[in-house]
Amino acid sequence: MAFVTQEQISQFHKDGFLALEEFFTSEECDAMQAQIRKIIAEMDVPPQCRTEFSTKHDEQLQAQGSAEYFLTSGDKIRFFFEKGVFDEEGEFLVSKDKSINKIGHGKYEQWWLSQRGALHASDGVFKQVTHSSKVQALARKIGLENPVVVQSMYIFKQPHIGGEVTPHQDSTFLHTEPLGRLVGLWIALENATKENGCLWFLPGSHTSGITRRMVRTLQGTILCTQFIGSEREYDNSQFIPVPIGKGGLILIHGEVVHKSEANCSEASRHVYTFHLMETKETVWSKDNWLQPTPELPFPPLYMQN
Ligand SMILES: O=C(O)CCC(=O)C(=O)O
Repeated sequence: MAFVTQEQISQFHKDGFLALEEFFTSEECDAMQAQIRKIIAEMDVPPQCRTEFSTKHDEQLQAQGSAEYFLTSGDKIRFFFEKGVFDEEGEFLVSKDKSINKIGHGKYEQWWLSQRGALHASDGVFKQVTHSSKVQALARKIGLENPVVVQSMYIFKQPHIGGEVTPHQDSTFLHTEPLGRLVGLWIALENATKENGCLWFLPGSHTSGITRRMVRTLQGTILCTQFIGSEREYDNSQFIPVPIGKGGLILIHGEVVHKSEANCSEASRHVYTFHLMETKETVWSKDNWLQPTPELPFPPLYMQN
């Protein structure tokens, strides 16, 4: 692991994010990308996922199917696609590997309205990275005593079609009592630049709490999600870009406001990311869309590989 200084840790607490170049080696990044290629080659795309964009099916059924696909994605590896990649019959217009938005958890309303997939638990390569000794050492450095992994995902940000991620705070979706117990680890598997959609942050914004939450709700007998409160208006000129090289890791405080822009370039921007929650004196909200299941309780980070 690149040596993390006390000064960098202080910077993380001050800004709400920290970029660590060369945290993973190029070979480790290549191994994750190769594993994803294998998963895509073998993936089965169920009809309810394809029909999200098909006009031939009843809209309500589509919405229910997609919602169910998303809400039950917590303990599974699932696939979500960019808009416009299926024809009316639900067949791919673009090759599978070029049309995928992310693997892990759902695309529902805006990009982030979902969190969690199970790559970190179901796939050997990603499990190894998530629980690697350097990740464990970093978590200890930032003071996590008993962290668990709550979700993970692989984001593709495809050339030309990878969409923007609007400004948000991760604790809107993954709420804890008290706040301040959630941290994201975002690993660039390719260079992330301003052109292909690197992250942008509002430094210091993690100290102002949250104004919006996404919660589970029942509409009749159907499990859905809804927002309580609304996102603040942000001044775009205050965001700073944080480009990072292949293998770099960005720590993201659960309340820091961040975003990424559309990828209008020729280069993809693959990322593996997961979230940790400190469990000590923390309550995971029962209203969060994501709940641990008997099949997949939140695994402790500090375990042997
Ligand atoms: O990778 C991206 O473009 C956005 C990721 C993000 O906002 C997050 O993980 O919270």
